[in-house]
Amino acid sequence: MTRRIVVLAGGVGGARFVRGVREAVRRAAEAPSTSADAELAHAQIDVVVNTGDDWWLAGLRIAPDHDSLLYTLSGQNDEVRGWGRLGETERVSAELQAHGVTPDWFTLGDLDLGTHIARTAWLRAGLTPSEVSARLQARWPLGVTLHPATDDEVDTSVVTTAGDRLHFQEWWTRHRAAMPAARFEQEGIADARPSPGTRAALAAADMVLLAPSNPVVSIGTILSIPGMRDAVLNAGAGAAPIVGVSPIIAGAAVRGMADACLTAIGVETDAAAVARHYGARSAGGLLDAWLVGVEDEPLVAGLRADGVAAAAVPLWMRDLDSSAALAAAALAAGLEHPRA
Ligand code: FO1
Repeated sequence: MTRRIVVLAGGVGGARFVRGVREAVRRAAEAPSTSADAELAHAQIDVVVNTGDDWWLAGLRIAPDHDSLLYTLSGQNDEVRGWGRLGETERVSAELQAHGVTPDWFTLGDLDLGTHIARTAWLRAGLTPSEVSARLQARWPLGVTLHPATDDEVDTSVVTTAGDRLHFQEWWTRHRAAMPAARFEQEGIADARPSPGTRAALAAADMVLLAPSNPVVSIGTILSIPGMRDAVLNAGAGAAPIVGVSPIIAGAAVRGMADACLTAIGVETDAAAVARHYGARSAGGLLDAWLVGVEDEPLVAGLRADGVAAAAVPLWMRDLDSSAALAAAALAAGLEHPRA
C-alpha cells in the first residue's frame, strides 16, 4: 500500500529535511533491503509549509519558507546563502533599493522576482495561495507536494521587550533576531483555517513528521492555526504516529535563530525542552517519538520516562546522504510506533 507521509516544515532546515525524506523514499524503492524499505517505497510525501514568514514587499507577496522548499527540491536553491536562486543577479533589486521601494537589508533577486511577480499576478487574479503553489510546482515537479499551511493571510509580528512591533522578516533579516522578543503574534490567526490540501493530506496520512524547523515561528505557527493540532493528532484517523526531529543540538540552534525564539516563549534551548514543549501524545501533547542528536544521547532516558520514545541519531544534515539518513531514522521511528 502506498504510504502517505506528511511533513510539517519551515524554511531552510525544513527544506533540507524534506529533501532527505524524498531521497530516503527513493532509495527504499531503488534498493529495498529492510522491511521498512518495503513499507516506504513509492510513499507519497506531502509538506505542510509555514506561511507566517510571508510578507508584502514592493507590492509583491513574498513566501520565504515556501520558496526555500520550492527551490531546494527543484535543485535551484542557493545553498551558500541558504535562500534564493542559484546564479542570481540583483539588477532589479538595486533599482528597487535606489527608489527606496525595498530596504537594503532584503534583496529580491531577478530570478526570484519572477516567482514573486507570478505569485502576485495569480493572487490578484483570484487564485488562493494553494492554487498559486500548485502552479509553481507544476513548472518544477518536486517529487513531493507542497501545501501552504493556510490560505488565509496571517503574517507573524514580533513584539520586542522594548515595546517595538515589527514584521517577523524585519526582526529576522534586518536585526538577525538580536532585539529580544517578548512575544510573537499572528494577526488574524483566529480566523485562519488549515488549507484544503493540508486537511486532505493529514486525513490520509500514515505518518506525520515535524521537521527540525524553528519550533516557535515555523512549526509553532503552523500548529497555532485553529484546527491544525487536531488535524495532526487525528491524522490517518488517529493512527498516524507523530515523529519530531530536534532543531537543537547540544544546547544550540542548528541554524537560524531558534534560540532567540525559544527564549521569547520561555523554553530552554535544549533538545529535551523542545520535545516537552511539543509534549508527549500520551500526556496530551503531540509526540510519539523524538530524535535528538548523538551529542544529546544523555537526554534520551528522561524523555522516555516522560512518554516520548526518544532516540539519539546523527542530526547534522551536511549533504544528501546525511539528510537521507536522518530522514530514514525518523521514518523508521514512525514505523516502529504504529498507533493502535
Ligand atoms: N534572508 C536574508 O538574510 N537576507 C535577505 O536579503 C533575504 C531575502 C529573501 C528574499 C526572498 C526570500 O524568499 C527569502 C529571503 N531571505 C533573506 C530569507 C528569509 O528571510 C528566511 O529564509 C526566512 O524568512 C526564514 O524562515
